[in-house]
Amino acid sequence: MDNEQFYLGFDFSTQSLKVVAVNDHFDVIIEESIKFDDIGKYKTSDGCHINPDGLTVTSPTIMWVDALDIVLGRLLQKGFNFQAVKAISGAGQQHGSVYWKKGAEKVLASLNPSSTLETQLKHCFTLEESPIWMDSSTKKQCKYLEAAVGGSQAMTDLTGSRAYERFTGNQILKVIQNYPEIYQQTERISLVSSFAASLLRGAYCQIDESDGSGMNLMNIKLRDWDETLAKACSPDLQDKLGIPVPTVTVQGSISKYFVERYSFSDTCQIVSFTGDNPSSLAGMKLAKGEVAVSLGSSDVLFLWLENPLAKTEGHIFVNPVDTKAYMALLCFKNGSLTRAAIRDKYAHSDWSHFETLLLNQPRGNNGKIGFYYTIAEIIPDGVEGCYYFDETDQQVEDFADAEHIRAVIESQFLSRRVHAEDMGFELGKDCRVLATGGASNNHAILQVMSDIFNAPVYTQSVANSAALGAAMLAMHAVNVTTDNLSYKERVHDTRNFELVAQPQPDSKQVYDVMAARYRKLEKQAIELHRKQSGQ
Ligand code: XUL
Repeated sequence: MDNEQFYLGFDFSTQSLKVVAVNDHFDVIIEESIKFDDIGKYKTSDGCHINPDGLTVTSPTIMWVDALDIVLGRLLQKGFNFQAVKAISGAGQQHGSVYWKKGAEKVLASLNPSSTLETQLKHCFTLEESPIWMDSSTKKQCKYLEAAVGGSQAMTDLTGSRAYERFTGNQILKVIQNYPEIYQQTERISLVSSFAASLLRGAYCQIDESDGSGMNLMNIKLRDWDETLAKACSPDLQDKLGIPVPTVTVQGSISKYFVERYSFSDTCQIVSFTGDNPSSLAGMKLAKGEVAVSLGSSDVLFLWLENPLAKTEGHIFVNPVDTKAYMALLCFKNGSLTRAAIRDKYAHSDWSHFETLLLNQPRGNNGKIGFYYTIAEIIPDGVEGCYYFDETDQQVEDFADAEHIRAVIESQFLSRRVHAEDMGFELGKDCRVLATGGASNNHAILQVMSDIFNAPVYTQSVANSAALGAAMLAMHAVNVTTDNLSYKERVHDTRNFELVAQPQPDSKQVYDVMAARYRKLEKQAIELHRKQSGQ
């Protein structure tokens, strides 16, 4: 078809680079990917290098550059119609940083299409190894930056998160303190997302506000760098960061290199790239009032928030599809692995026996509440161990097998609910839960989730939600100025949510009381852990 139009979405994740092309209806036309380890010469393991100290984790910046030519080369070989690409966006692993050497933008702007990106850009970075989100070597810098703004809660209120070691501001400060000459020779600092966009643009692209929220440097209400934090790193840091822009922003046309080497149209637009989590929110087509619960080895909640209440145990980012709203990311370490451990112990390692026990036990578990932190939890921070309470809130030694089974599921979803509410998420008539990930095909578990949130639960199959979300954001950004549709309006008809559970009529009665007790008992569990571990 001559008038076909495509939108490309990239996902520069930790382990691989993926790309998907969609048409105007968001149908996937083609997909391609490369695992970084397969490139070989960078000697990475799962896309990164873990320093012997176990704390410093990096990826070679040039590897990401190389991967871009490799995936585009593969699309070329498959005969993909690059001419038909109207716009491109992308997702990047969050928090990682790229350090461009003085003069690098000139090189970016004048690339020769008969040579590779890797050959031409390999001397363009002051730091050859980019710190990534798995790095936890910046404890000292976290303390310093929190002190600069008045402590942990003040940092959270300002930037949406307390100081986290992987967050980019702390990483940049480490470079400034440990390698001042490298910082001095750096003309621009990008996130992985804005770096990848810059390659395609042939000029530095601005950091978008959603991914910028993962830096401990941005005031998430003003959506701009916080003067005090930026200056606490270095007086000239803001000059090297550029200006944060809304995620739905066209950054400019594609660079000549890609027009000449791959036959992209010179009118193809580069839209801001963003973080993989914000991009996934767009890919899942999450809207106001909704929460996505990804049930994996850890459970991750994506909340749509209008009035966020920043808490030191979660992250609040500017919402990628609506700059007046926010999103929160809550990661619970005890997810599927914990459910499986309890199944092994009390349900003969058998999911169907687990389901029978769960269904046979009354909702509300006759008032029994258990806490199952088989590994150190993130929310609440650091708590570990198992703690059981009876219907009068007295600690007890043990439960019956079936009580354990219902208790582990109820307490996990009570925890997801109360922590979501603590961040400003409102349960109510518009509330919907979208379940994704491994356990989202276990109906008995989804029913408990529906009852506890007192909301309908849906599933949908979206593979590669980050890359897909990026392609959809690209499409949105180049059309919104003419048709004025909101993102929700644009994607609404393509939402293939499948209703899988509805709350029982008395759910609110049963679980509102239990949620209040859970809040109180969680504090006791934390206290018990503190005493046991001698903290
Ligand atoms: C989010 C985070 C990870 C990375 C993974 O805060 O650190 O989810 O974005 O790519």
